[in-house]
Amino acid sequence: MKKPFHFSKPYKIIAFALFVAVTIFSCAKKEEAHDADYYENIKMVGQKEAELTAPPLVPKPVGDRPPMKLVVNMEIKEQEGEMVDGVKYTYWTFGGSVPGSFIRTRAGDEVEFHLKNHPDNKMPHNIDLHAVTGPGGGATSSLVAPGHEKVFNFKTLNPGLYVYHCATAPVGMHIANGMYGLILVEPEGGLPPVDKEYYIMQGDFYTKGAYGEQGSQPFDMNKAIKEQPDYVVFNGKVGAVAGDKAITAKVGETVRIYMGNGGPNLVSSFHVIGEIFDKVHIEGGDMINKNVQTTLIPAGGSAIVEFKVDVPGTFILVDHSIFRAFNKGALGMLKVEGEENKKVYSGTTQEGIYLPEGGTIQNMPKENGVVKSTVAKTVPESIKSGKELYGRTCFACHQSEGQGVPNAFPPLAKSDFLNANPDRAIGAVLHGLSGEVTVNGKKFNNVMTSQNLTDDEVADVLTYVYNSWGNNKTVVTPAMVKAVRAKPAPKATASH
Ligand code: HEC
Ligand SMILES: [Cu+2]
Repeated sequence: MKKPFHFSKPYKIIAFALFVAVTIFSCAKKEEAHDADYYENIKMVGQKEAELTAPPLVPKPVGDRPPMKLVVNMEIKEQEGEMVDGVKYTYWTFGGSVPGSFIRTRAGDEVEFHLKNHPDNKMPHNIDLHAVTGPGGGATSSLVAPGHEKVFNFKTLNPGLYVYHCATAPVGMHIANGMYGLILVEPEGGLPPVDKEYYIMQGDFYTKGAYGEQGSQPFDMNKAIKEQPDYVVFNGKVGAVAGDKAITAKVGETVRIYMGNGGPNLVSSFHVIGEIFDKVHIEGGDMINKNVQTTLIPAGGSAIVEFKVDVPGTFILVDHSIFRAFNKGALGMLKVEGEENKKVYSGTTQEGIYLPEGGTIQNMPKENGVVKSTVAKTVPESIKSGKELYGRTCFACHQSEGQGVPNAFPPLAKSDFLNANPDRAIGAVLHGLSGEVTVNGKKFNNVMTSQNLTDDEVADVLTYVYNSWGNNKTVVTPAMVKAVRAKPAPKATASH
């Protein structure tokens, strides 16, 4: 009788061959497991010039190309730019943008780095790339005077998203002026494909004048040492990733943001309002965390965040140290277009007024009687400072073009309520406004808090409003404001 499980010789050979095949296959799948030694000794094929991009764009993915020699031509430019409307700042840049040009490599590439210091520049510079294994991250080999070029080579051994920055003394000052950027080292086979990829970097800036103070603003070393920035921004200036410069996506797409923090001082609590990161490559490394609300990005560090956008709308990117977002500029926008999805987000399903403290008006705390000195301004000057003030105070409720928010904040654009009576508008800004008002045929019954502004500021902001968006071009003077202030504040009209 035959034994049921006796293998004859041909079976043994087949079984052995199968075992070998499975072993080879499972090894081939373990791509992530490659270590620095593997990439150090990997064979390179060919050479090409690296594609460099200015933010928020990134170069094409590496895909499954073999490692190669990659020539990076990076030009340093010292150039004037605008921090926010009317505020000029001299930035020092890698490649003409803040952050500097994005460099995209794969592990095992040999990078031949050409650092060129434009002859019009005034300062020597160098570069420290966190992706480099070697003294100074390249800084010791790359110090370059204006009108000169330095070349050095390095091998990318560790996949990840790395910061690069200038490391010339005073290092803090070079970084504070915008000398930082990101270099991505993709693993073998590349990162998984996504629909949209963007490049954003946070940075803190220190100017002689306070936020919004007009004119050319020099760097302030004392504020930098005290770590008290006037500006905290994404991509080098206020609004660089907002309004018509917002990043975009369509419903259903997956978005990947290569997010860096140049510092020089602050760490970033990066958050996208109304989104949850499906995946975060923590600190730009291999470890992936899932379902994250806010990710911490150290100064001189990075993160790769990924999320699928499920519903349309404007999603606000912030440093969740929130005064930085709303008062210092750390605010960006992702605009998503496409079909609503009521299953994921319903929108408002009911609307009512809730006034727990009654209809009375709440005042912001007053600064103890500090009144700024008055210098007579021309109308254009008044409009200019009014615009800036509007962007800091009224904007949050009445919106950027004075369009308001239906059922909540009345429009200031073409507002019949506003245009009918300047004293009443002055009163609203001075004392606040509550109770039912009708603006352009629509009823509003909400509370505007007293804005606690000086006579000058009220005059400027209302002159700006009256001279924008189709309003009747009334000029409000500090004297008019003073006269309204002298009268007793009207009682809140709400009858509670
Ligand atoms: C916190 C939100 C908020 C802020 C900030 C705010 N407002 Fe208002 N504003 C309102 C609300 C709400 C009303 C309507 C009040 C009501 O229903 O009685 C209003 C009404 C007004 C009106 C009269 C109605 C109209 O549309 O013409 C004017 C004028 C006005 N605001 C100007 C300003 C100006 C100028 C600023 C900035 C200095 C400002 N507001 C800041 C919420 C705000
Ligand atoms: Cu420098």
